[in-house]
Amino acid sequence: MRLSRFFLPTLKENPSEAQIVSHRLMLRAGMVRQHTAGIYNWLPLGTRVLQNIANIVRDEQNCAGAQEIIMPTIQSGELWKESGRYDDYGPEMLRIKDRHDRDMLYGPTHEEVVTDIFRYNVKSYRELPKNLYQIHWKFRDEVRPRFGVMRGREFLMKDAYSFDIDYERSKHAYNQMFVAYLRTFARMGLKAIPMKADSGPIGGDLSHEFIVLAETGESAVFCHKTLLEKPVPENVNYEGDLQPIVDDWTSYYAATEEKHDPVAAAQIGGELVSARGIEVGHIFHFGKKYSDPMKANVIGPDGNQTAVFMGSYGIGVSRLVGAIIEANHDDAGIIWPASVAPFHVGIINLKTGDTACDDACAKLHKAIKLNGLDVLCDDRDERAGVKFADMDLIGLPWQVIVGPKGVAKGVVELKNRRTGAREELSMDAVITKLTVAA
Ligand code: 5CA
Repeated sequence: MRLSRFFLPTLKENPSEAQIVSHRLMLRAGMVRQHTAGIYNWLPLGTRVLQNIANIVRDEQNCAGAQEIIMPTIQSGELWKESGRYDDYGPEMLRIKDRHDRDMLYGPTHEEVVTDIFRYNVKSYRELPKNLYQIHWKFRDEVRPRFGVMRGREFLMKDAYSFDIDYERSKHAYNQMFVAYLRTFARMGLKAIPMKADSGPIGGDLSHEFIVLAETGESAVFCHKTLLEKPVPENVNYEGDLQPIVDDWTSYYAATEEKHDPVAAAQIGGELVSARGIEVGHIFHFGKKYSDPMKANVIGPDGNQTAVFMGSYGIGVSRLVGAIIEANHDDAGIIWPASVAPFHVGIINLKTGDTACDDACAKLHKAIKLNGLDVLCDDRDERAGVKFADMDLIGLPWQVIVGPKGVAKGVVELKNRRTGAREELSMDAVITKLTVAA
């Protein structure tokens, strides 16, 4: 992609409405623009990152055996009257009347809809287990939408819902999601700590939040430092027993401020880390809370109708964009982990219009792209300083700087955005190095 054609409205100044660094950088890097309070437009750079994150989430959900569906954003209020949540959910739910004066709503979550799909389409325990998920927009009329996409009113969520015949099997479904979450966040270069949580309006007896540590996080957290260094499970057999993995991760002290136990914490002493964190995922096991009132029954092995055991599993996909920036930036801008970067490589043409520089850039662009990497080439007619600043701001992992002096000698400069390390290399060496690094 050539930057002269790409829609990238960067800002030099810090927008006054942004209180935290990720919000500032997302606006400055031209990733998003606010439409109205808590509702955002995603511009091309932001959309690319959002989709990369969604694809990692999707891949790990599929690996864990969940199947993707798409449910409507606008739901019928009738279902929520059946589950009893229509009145309980309160002013966070955006209620709408259609032209026939029927109660509709913009879904803040989808337990009712998915339970409705299930009850009309699954009849026997033999069809279980099932885990259905979607990656879709939600609306919650938050009292104080703030921090950009971190606490929006409209936001992108991955929500999965599991259905099982008994408690033991539904616990297994819960464990599958628990392990998939550890892997999902690690693939984005994040350290996410699972913490026992309250289930709130979703309900249920068992619940964990996944918290990414970042100075600007909304929640105060305390956790055993082992959790920060623990490698996530590899080559997981999702059919096998996952309880040992879950037990291992939950055996270390980890709590949010509300749950913090100073006595237990004192015993851990120097091993305890106190930090701030961002909730990027939340999983719930709630058994028959929805299947009972909504009559989501199947025929059990004994021939009797029985309500299924359910859990639901959320990931804040759009919030993750902000969380990743909170955890990966410096004074100059964003530093994307390669797995979610909008482009892998940025080429800076220091002298657009100079035939030798233009040719070198075109050759590099083509060769790097052929090796399967996404490239953004700054071919704008701008000062070098502007190009350097914008490239640092948008945070692509690698920069290739092409100037007339270097090109005359047959070399270009390769810069690693994270470390700042620079080296002069031949064009061929740059292409090889980038391909190996990716
Ligand atoms: N039905 C369950 C699981 S599917 C549920 O709705 N869980 S939740 O309320 O905890 O939301 C799941 C995740 O969505 C949260 O962990 C958080 O990362 C994200 N999220 C929640 N509210 C917002 C918001 N206002 N803005 C951005 N992300 C949000």
